[in-house]
Amino acid sequence: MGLDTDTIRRDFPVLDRTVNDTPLVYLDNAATTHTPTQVYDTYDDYYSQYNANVHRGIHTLSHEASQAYEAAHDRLAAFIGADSREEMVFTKNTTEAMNLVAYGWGVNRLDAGDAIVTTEMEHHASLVTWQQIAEKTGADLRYIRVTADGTLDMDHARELIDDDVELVSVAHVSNVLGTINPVRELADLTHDHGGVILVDGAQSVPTRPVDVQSLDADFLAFSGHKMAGPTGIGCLYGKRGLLEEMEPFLFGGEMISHVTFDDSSWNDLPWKFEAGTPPIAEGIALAAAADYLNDIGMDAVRDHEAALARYFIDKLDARDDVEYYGPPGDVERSGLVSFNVDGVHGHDLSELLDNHGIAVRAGDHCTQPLHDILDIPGSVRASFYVYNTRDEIDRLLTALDDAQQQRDTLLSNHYHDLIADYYHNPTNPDGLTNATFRKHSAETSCGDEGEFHVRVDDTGRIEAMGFQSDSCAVSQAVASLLADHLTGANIDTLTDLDGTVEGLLDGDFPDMRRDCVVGPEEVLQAGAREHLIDT
Ligand code: 7TS
Repeated sequence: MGLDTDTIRRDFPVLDRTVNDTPLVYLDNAATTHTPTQVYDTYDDYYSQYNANVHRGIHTLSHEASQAYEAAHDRLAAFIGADSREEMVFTKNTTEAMNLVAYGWGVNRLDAGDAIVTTEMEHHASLVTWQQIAEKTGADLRYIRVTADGTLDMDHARELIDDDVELVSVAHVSNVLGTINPVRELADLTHDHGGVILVDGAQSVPTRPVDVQSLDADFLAFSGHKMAGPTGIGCLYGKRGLLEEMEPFLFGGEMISHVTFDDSSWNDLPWKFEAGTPPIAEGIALAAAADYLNDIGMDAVRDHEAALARYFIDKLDARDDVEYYGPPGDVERSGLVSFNVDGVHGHDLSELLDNHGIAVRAGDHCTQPLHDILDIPGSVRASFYVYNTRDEIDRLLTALDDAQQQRDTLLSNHYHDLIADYYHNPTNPDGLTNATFRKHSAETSCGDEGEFHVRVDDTGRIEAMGFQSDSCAVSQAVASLLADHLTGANIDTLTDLDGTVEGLLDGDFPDMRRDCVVGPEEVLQAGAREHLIDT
């Protein structure tokens, strides 16, 4: 039986709001989920009834807060099948939990000659962290390949995971491809070679039953804000023996047992890893979120998500203007789908969808190397949760109809006519063949990327400017506008461009969104400096 979304939706008042005069369709759950009243009532209750620091006071409020905070560890431990609260450390988020393993375990344990294995589909929280640790320790960093159908190449995994490998770090569920990785198989391989495995559960713990015993995970990291809980709280599960051996990463109050001027000893687990005043209200509220999800049932959450993803993919399969990424429809995947619509930059598409009240995410989703492999600057991602319905997916699909034409209308309605004009009639959009200098520029988090070309004559006058860009419509229009504006100017003036673009835009285009426009001023300044140095 499916989820009773009508009842569930009543727990999330935010879903009743409108955006751009249309009912909100929230499909950005892989970034952050919404929070039910049961969770923020718990938060509210903490602040209105027993807000106090934990483990410090002999007064009633502190006692109550400490008990609730400790019990929250028990409930989160139970949620993922850990043996006891000693194995459940509260952190700020998944990223901090992974860094705790990296610095508490990795830095102290790894050396040149050791290897770390991760995958090409990791979130930067994992990928960048292990790059840093490899650099610091001299360990070799190896990436398991992603196959064309968006799954891990397990033959490659078997090649890479050898006796040098001390740590394997793998996302349980990819935040872009929706792939569910074979964690147990990887754990067995890792253990056969004497290593430990860290599972990034940011996208799995909120969306499917996760049991650390059956996965045989040594560490598991996840975030509260993706599982109907508050921001500012995440968790690191670790097998007790490993956490006992592991060094603290943050030092200070709470985490100590005894301190002298010469030396200090550490508190018991898990407090040894929770230095300073912890996220008390957030931890207690996160336990309420775990209870909320348990009441629904994690099997039901998984099935609901999978059914929505399947419904969406079936509809996408019937269109020829959309490309989606990740495993094909007949392979089990989680409830998120990343895609691109032909000829419409993801940025423009998400703006267009926002105009229809639909929240999705566009960009590289903190997986730049994976987008390089997919050979796309970015993607648009729809991610579903317990409160989403097929009707909402239908609204998304309707909004995707004629996206290109809608984008043009939106551009004209939303921005000053001149921006639309410049976008439709750009200046030298194919670049210049005989440029004096070229400068690449990227705003990778949005998937904007381009190159400016500038041709300068002997006197330093800009003869022509052009650009080549895969960026969104606004970025391209700005590049074009600037090319027109600066042609004929002296190159010297480019080193003093501060505020020119803002000036051009602020004066005439009050609605202009500038946050993700490829930075032409910086590009030109850098280019001009290089040119002046060159000549
Ligand atoms: N790992 C994965 C697989 C993730 O999807 C994310 C967040 C993180 C780690 C980091 O989580 P945090 O809570 O520490 O930030 N992913 C996304 C996303 O896909 N869009 O916004 C955040």
